Amino acid sequence: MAQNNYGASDITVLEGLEAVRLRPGMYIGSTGVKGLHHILWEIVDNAIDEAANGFADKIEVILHKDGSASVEDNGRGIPTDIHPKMKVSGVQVVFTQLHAGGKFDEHNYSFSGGLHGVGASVTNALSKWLKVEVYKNGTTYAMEFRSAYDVKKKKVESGVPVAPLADTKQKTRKHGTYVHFMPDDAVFNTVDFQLSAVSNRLNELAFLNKGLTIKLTDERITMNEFKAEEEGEDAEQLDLAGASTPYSVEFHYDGGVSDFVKSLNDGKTVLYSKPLYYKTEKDGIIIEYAIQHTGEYTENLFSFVNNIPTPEGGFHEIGFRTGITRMLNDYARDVKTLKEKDANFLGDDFREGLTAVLSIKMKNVQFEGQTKTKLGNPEAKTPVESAVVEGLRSLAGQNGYKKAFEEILKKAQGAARVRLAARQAKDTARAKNSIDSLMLVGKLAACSGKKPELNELFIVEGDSAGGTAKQARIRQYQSILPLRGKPLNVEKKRLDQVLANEEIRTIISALGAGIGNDFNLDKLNYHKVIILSDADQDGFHIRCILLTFFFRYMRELVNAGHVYIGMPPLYKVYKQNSSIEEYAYDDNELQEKIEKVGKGYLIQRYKGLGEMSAEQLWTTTMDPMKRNLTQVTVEDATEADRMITTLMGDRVEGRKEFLNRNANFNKVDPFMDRVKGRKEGTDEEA
Ligand code: 1YM
Repeated sequence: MAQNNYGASDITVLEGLEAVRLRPGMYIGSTGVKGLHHILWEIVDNAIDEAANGFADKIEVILHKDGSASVEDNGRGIPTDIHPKMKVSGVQVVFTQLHAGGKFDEHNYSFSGGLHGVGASVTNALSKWLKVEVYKNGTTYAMEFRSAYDVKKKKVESGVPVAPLADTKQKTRKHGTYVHFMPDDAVFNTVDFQLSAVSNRLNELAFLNKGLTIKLTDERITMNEFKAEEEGEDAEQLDLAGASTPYSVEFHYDGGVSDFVKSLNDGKTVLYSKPLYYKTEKDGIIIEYAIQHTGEYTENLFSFVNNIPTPEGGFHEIGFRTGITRMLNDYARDVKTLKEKDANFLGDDFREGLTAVLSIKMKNVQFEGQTKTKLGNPEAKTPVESAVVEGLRSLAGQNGYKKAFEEILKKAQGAARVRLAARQAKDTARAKNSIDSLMLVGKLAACSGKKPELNELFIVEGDSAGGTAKQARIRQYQSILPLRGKPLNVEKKRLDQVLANEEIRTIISALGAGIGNDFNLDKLNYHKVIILSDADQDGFHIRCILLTFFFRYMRELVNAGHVYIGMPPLYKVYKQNSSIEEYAYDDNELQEKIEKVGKGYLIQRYKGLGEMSAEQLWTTTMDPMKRNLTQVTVEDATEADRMITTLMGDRVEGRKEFLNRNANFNKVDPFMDRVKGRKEGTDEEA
């Protein structure tokens, strides 16, 4: 591994920790579980950077029984010598000064950006204690920080060094850094690390950093407990060894993003077995991508910049798509799939059924967009585009990939044929279009207000509930769209089939922002799109179908946080001949409400929205002051994609297995587990 002389003098110093304690949200986004994970990612990021720079190839993360977490890498170790200006060790600077960047900023790549990269000192500031060990020069250095009550200042000071960095004289042949910290429960609403979220992200980081080994251990649960929970096996039946071993996994991918694409396509029919993979460096940007087509019809591109997901796209994605279109059109001419007189394929034709991962690493990233996950650096476009053209050309020349390119062209021909046929059908349809849109408007009870920011669209299951909602609504800003039957399950459907479905067309025209690649958030008529379905299996299914549609064809709508689930109550608890009535939204709440109403209570169980009066529907479900909305956000797009493929696709085995594990619909909502909800008005994950 590479050698490098580095000292504490290279560390640039910015600010102290007080600001972080005062306003944690500014530095880590929130003090919910997301913020909690953030302080873990700060430490992991430093270890990843060390690996990305070629100094480490192993990272170990442990979630300890006491609620603390630790991260260890086998890199150079954080600098231990004394910083000439600060007069303290490099380790102390890194953990007490905001954004101690060091050589990170100029000489090396700093593969950090977005909210990440504020530095390990933020983790220290928000921890009860933090311990560091550095293995270097054959010995072990150690240092500890604590939060403590400062008598003079009359407040809690956090991240205070217990003593300067010390050489413990403990001999070691190891090299690297170990950081162990206890999140402060006075700061966070929850201090429970979520195994699934931590595991998914570490797995993703292993895909994105080829050859790196990341080991995760969760000492809070045993191997058997994990198997029982995750795989539906009976804990009693499992072998005894797993009963005492803590849960542990190792992520390591020699194929990098190629393995990533393979795993994304797990359960889908692929058109060729080996993904098209290429990695290169251009103009100081490291570019890596993998491509594999499936029998499906939508495009699934997952892009990353410096290991951070960029679901809003940006210049790297533009370069990527342009490159694919250019290379494949040229290739189609070379092999005479396109004759001289033929028009070029459109980019869409090549992207039908495409699963791809694009990962670039560059300096000075600029993130833009609604959620700051769009790459705003224009200089990224051309290098990515030429990397795609160059890489695909080189692969097309190799024997092992001939079939892949044949299949891609075949798929594009099919897509183009459908596109042309659909265009013709649309042209004929356009004549009677005016009647069509009148019919659509007929179903929709539109609001009178003209401000999309204030307007809400309720998509309501069933005509009868739709009627009640129309009576209950505030006409000025609430629109009601009743759905007659079940809308089409769009998973595995072509765009033209999707558009042929009346329920779907009605939704598209009500939203007014178009669909698919033409979707334009600026034209959206409603900033809250609220799905209101019954709290039973049918209602659950309708909700899944609608979310699948939004995820596949209007992903920006979901990403921008415009989609909500309306939660009707399950029970009314009341007393005969009395005005006392309370609503309960789940079984726990029912118990609470029974106690509140007291002796002589009666319970009504709501089986559907249709059973409620307009007044009840208003108070429980539609009144912004009282209702219980859950905002749909996609925490992890790759995981959501996997989940939708399993639940909504045409492979029965995967779904059966999943449903067997999570069969109790009242308890678990498998969709919402991955497409995480947030309660209206808070930033907490539900
Ligand atoms: C478990 C967490 O922090 N590893 C780590 C951090 C650093 C280095 C090596 C490092 C970086 C450089 C030079 C450099 C950091 N150093 C700094 C600072 N693992 C973990 N491993 N020497 C060592 O960037 O040039 C910040 S992080 F600021 F001191 F350079």
